[in-house]
Amino acid sequence: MESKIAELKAAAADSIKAAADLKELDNLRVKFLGKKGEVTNLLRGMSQLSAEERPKIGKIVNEARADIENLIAAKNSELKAKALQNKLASEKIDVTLAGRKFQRGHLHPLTLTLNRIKEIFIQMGYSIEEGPEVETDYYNFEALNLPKNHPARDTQDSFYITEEILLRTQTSPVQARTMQKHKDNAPIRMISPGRVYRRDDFDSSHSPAFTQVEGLVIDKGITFGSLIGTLDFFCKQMFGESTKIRLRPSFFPFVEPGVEVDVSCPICHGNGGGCKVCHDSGWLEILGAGEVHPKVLEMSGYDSSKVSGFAWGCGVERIAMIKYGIDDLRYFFENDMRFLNQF
Ligand code: 2U9
Repeated sequence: MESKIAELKAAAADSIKAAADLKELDNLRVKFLGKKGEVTNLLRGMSQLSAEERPKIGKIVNEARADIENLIAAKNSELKAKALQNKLASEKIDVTLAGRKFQRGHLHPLTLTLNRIKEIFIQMGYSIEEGPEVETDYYNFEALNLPKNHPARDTQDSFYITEEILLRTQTSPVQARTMQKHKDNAPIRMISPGRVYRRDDFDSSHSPAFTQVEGLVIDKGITFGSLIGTLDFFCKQMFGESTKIRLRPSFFPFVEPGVEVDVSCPICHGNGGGCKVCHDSGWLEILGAGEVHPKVLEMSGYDSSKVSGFAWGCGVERIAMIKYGIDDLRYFFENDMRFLNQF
């Protein structure tokens, strides 16, 4: 029995010494020390020994077991150290290599333009109000003095979802909702930026979805002069101090009187003469505006004998096209990096 143990110990020591990697070493641990391993087998055979021999042999087997465990532990550390060495040697990093270029994004030109518009009105004390893009016929049309069958509804061909629900064609319903929330003719100074939808072609100057900003001011003593002063300030801030504005009479059902507003061309500074942006005229139409129609004030709970207001509306894409000299609306929606990288 003793010689058998010695043989087993020697065999274990030889194979552990020869183990080439951690996996092989683990297989040896199972082979010698596992539940069905050779040392365990030896212990089982002890039942056939005499009572005097049993403690003596038991001690020798246990010592052999401890020896084998120590050999495995030592070999384990040796192999692990070796594996780390190999890894360090094969995964060398050259810290002198040039790094990869980090691509940094930036804001879309429409967002830049809208941010600037917001900034200009925030400094004048306006609030920014938003509302739903899926609207009721009431807020989109009725509350703005556009009853059913009004001819002006045709000029804004709409996407209807049901008879009473549509994609908003303008952001004006946000103003109507804001007015309704106010009580006792409380003053309002607000702008409403957002997406609007119309059944339009998609070409260099039309899109079925575009971005609008509208403004609304209601208070005691608001006059047409307040409107002109505000828009003149806005255009100077947006396109430069030397910018001039020009008003032409126009009609919108929600305002009376209504005007269309032109700015002197920021590219040729109003000189015309071969300018491709303003087509020689020196002027560019940028927004519509007017004094809020008394009916519109009354519909949303304001007393038109006590307060008055002005409102205006414009397309953000159009403002951006003028500001940056862009000649096609479609660039904003195509996400062509050659276009976007310029901003
Ligand atoms: C309320 C009262 C009045 C908003 C206005 C315009 C004139 C206008 C167009 C410009 C180009 C829309 O983007 S566009 O197609 N808008 O000309 N918008 S006055 O008037 C309002 C709005 C809400 C309660």
